[in-house]
Amino acid sequence: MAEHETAARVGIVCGSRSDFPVMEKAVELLGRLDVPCEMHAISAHRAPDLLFRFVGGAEARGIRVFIAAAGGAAHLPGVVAAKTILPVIGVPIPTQVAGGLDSLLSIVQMPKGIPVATVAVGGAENAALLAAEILALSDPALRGRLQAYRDAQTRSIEEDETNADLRRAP
Ligand code: AIR
Repeated sequence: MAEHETAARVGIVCGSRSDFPVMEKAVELLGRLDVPCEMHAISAHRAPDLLFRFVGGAEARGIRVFIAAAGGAAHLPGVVAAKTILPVIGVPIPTQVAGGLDSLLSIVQMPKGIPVATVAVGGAENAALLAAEILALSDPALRGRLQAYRDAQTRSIEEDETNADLRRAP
């Protein structure tokens, strides 16, 4: 699914379309930061050859970071990482097993040699922010947009009505 007309820089891959409701939050946040991305549903277990084709061709098409999301026996981020030298961010999808503890452990417990940067269970937004921060290392304009996002977030807390007293000078 192409999300932008310009070449995608972040490749999001989910183990199933059933993961899309969680991962659409990453697509939305990357859009707000003006980072082109694309999202696919490719199970590492059900369609490994297609996954290898996707990962193998991604860098030539402009992808610089992967976000891989899966639930249960969530091998997808590790398998993606095994096939690329680009950074891979793993998102554990919530499940019925202790809220997604199975997904979390499957993704975070990577044996040494092949890293996956794992965010919280259901942490689609942080995955998007981390991907943007990686791209911002070589993109000053994106760095500025990320700083503006942070500043707005801080301001919205400072301006919350419950904090009115704290805003007054001592
Ligand atoms: N999954 C699919 N293939 C391998 C794995 N780990 C995961 C998906 C989804 C869950 O299994 O990432 O979170 C259920 O998928 P489905 O397609 O049965 O809804």
